[in-house]
Amino acid sequence: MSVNNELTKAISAVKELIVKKNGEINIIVLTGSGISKGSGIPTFRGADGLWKNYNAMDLATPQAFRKDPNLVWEWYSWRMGIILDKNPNAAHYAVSQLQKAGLVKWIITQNVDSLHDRAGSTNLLEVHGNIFRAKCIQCDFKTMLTIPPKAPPMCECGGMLRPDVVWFGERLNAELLYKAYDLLKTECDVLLVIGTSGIVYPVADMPREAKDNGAIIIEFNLEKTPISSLADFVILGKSEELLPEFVDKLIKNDKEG
Ligand code: BV8
Ligand code: ZN
Repeated sequence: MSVNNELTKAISAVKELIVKKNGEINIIVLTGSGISKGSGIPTFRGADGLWKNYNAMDLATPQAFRKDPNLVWEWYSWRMGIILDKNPNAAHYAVSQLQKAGLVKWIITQNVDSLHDRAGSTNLLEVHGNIFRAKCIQCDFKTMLTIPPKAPPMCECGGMLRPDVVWFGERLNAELLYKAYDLLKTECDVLLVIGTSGIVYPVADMPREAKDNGAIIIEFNLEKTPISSLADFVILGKSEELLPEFVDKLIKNDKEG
């Protein structure tokens, strides 16, 4: 299957749907760390994965934080530093362009790096939280951090702050999760799944939810994943290269009707 062929077929399928629905279609975007690879941010499980120097299951857990908050904060500060001098890439901007064209309303992201927000996207469901937000472990205080902390930041109540991200073994925010599933069930004609390995639950279940409700599933990834078997189109390659091409052709076609 040539990349261009899959890309062309996917665009025709979406274009047909746009005509069938008199221009009113809802595309939902679901992203993972692969969309930020083009910005120079390592992915979680790739060869240069963020986990390479640390075992994620050792650090991105409440147990690790209880055991050694300094080490966990050191890892998050290191990651915040990596992200701070990076920028959104062409894939983030392509998603934002789809939103501006009225074809995408909502974006569900597992990423905690704020790059969708910085690319101008709105209606962003950050289901795994945000690395630049910290919350108190004792009270409901939350704050945005602008610089990577050198030591665990403290709350005025005397409690320690922790990164406001979802760790392994922690529930995702119920409100965000409910909203995401509701969208996938009721407002999803097309689901673009971009740069995720489809390993981490419950997000890994989301493409199935959309599929069961009749959505066309289009996957953008370097390689096949567990999601590929239920995708209608699997577009293999770098999302920072292929997504702009997909969006340009779709929006151009959409204008031409
Ligand atoms: C929950 C935030 C239940 C923090 C993250 C066994 C042991 C322990 C737990 C489990 C277990 N089995 C199942 C579980 C549950 C667990 C889970 O699914 N584990 C997996 C590993 C099996 N899930 C959880 O624990 C979740 N909570 O289940 O709670 C519960 C129920 C009741 C009561 C209490 C609890 C919480 C999961 C959230 C964890 N937090 N992040 C932080 O960032 O530090 S997960 C982390 O992984 C990131 O959010 C990341 O986004 C996410 C998913 O990874 P991907 O984004 O997909 O990234 P990855 O590197 O894997 O893949 C990148 C992809 O991009 C690849 O496919 C690659 O090919 C592609 N790519 C690379 N470059 C490009 C590209 N594609 C396109 N273009 C490119 N240029
Ligand atoms: Zn507090």
